[in-house]
Amino acid sequence: MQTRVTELLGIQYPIFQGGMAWVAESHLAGAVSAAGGLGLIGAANAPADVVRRYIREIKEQTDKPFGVNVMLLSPYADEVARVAAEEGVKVVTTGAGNPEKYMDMWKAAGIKVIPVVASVALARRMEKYGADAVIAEGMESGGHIGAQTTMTLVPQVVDAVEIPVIAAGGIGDGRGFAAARMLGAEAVQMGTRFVVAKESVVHQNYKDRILKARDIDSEVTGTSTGHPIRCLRNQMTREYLKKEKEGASFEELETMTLGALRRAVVEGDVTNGSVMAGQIAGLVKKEQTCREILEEVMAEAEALLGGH
Ligand code: TUI
Repeated sequence: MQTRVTELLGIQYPIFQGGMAWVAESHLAGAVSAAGGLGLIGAANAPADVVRRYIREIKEQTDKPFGVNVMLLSPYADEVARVAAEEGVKVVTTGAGNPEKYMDMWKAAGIKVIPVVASVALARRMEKYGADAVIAEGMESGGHIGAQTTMTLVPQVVDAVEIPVIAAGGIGDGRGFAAARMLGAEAVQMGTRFVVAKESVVHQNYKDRILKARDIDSEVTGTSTGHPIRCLRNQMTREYLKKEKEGASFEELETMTLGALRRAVVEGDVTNGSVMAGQIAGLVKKEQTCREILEEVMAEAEALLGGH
């Protein structure tokens, strides 16, 4: 299936793997890219030298295109932005903010720039500043989220800009892919489905929690702090939401989440850690290789779309 996105990036399948904090490192991103999708390193809050190492590790693994997701709230965002330009990655995606100040540097380095947007206004602005495409991400996603749903955001962004739109949030199989195409998206981004991939290095407890999740198992913490984060319900979310309801301060709430994702991903503490995952977790029922995931999603979607 060819779209403007597969042409722009030189990839086989119009499927991005979300640049997830602590999860999207070189093994996962390299495997997705090697299998024909777009693998993304999730820089998140990692220092620039760690991101540089991941980039070099993927270059050893595959000649296929891959990208880096720059999380704009990171204290290292400036340095990571520079490393992406220096290392000549094919594509940069951004999250949790407005990447305007880096756009000229990335464009000068020949990088395709694809910001995540959660509104039509930011999509328009990104197009004006030279973005090559935008990822329209709905609040069904895991992690840091906006306020619109994928179903409503994607077609409105598609109508507002000329550049290609990639749909994200709540997409986990070929039906979701086909639906996104019907909304006008020219590729999709999936996160949660790739967290349980065989090549994903997250702790088995984290994978098991997603594989066991039901449709109603996610919560959004941090709505009051301006950092809304979707994760699966556990002791941490219960305590957090209780404190939030009682009007706890920003500082107190932030200390509860500091290091919480690492605790879940690396240490496997899915009780007190932050198990970020999207609302589609209930649909994700098996561990597969990245290649199997890509091929299965594409086969389902092509059967539904009949070549469109
Ligand atoms: O970025 C994400 N998801 C994430 S980032 C993350 S790690 C983290 N660490 C510390 C604090 C917060 C998060 C976990 N998950 N997704 C992309 C995304 N971007 N979702 C929503 C947005 C977004 C929201 C508002 C992008 C731009 C925006 O507007 C900015 C503006 O200035 O208009």
